[in-house]
Amino acid sequence: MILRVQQPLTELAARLRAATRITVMTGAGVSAASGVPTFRGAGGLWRTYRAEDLATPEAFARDPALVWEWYAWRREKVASCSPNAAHVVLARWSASAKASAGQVPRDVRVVTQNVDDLHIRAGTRDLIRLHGSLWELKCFNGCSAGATTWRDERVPLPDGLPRCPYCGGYARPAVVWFGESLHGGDVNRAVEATACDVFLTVGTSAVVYPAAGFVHHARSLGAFTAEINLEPTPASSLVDVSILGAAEDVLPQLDRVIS
Ligand code: BV8
Repeated sequence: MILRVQQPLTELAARLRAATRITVMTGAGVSAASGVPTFRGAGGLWRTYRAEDLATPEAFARDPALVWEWYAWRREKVASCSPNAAHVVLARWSASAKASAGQVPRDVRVVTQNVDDLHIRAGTRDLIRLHGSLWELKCFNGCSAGATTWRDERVPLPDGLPRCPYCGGYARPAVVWFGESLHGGDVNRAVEATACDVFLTVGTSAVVYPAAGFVHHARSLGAFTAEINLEPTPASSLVDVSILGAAEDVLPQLDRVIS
């Protein structure tokens, strides 16, 4: 049900105000206002390639220089971006577990598909990161020491392809590529977070699994489900309310009402 009037916002605000457990799952749309290109929207992420063709182990094995060119370009892009109002609101919600005067204590967990780290830079507590980070690397060869990710925030990256400091093989971005399984601990934490009063999915095209499946699971557990997006998605017909709007506008509006 997509209502273009104020009613869905009012209903969602009322649900959030009464909730003790809230889970918010975010996608690239939450970072769009910061200047981070989304994957599939207009002006998409990469000129002539689809993300699905570059973000795979096969693509890296075939042409590590091309894949690193894409990630180096994204790192440079993201390095010049700052968290926007949507990140700031979610960071505040994630830290506000304690009850405000006259309010029920509210536990808010943020689950993100994004790899830009803007939620972390905004101060989000206990972020559940499903797809890793642009700012972390690991060994592509799979050497045991290099399986543990390390942080590398150098922009630009030095010449030559990044190397694993342990085995000298190629280093790769420590993100989850298509065809790769997500880290079990992250999935478990995200599944736990679907047991909530309100599940809010924000700025995601709802096409990448298993992330896109969490709103379905939350609904099956009885959560009130809502979506905030600029356009309808495959989740729009599933959720209780689908709000057509920009995350950086709607989240601060909700925050003003429920704080
Ligand atoms: C896995 C890290 C087990 C890399 C990413 C067939 C059917 C179903 C599933 C599959 C299938 N074939 C294969 C699969 C599984 C596959 C998958 O889901 N494929 C899809 C494409 C069909 N999934 C996987 O492979 C996952 N692993 O399943 O393991 C397995 C093992 C072997 C074989 C099979 C299965 C791993 C998926 C993780 C991939 N890695 N990122 C990197 O970033 O480089 S996914 C990538 O897409 C990003 O993380 C991104 O976050 C994510 C989802 O995209 P969105 O965030 O939604 O971004 P998008 O641009 O699409 O949409 C933005 C939205 O925001 C739009 O709707 C727009 O309208 C909106 N918006 C824009 N501005 C705003 C806004 N909204 C509000 N306000 C705004 N201002």
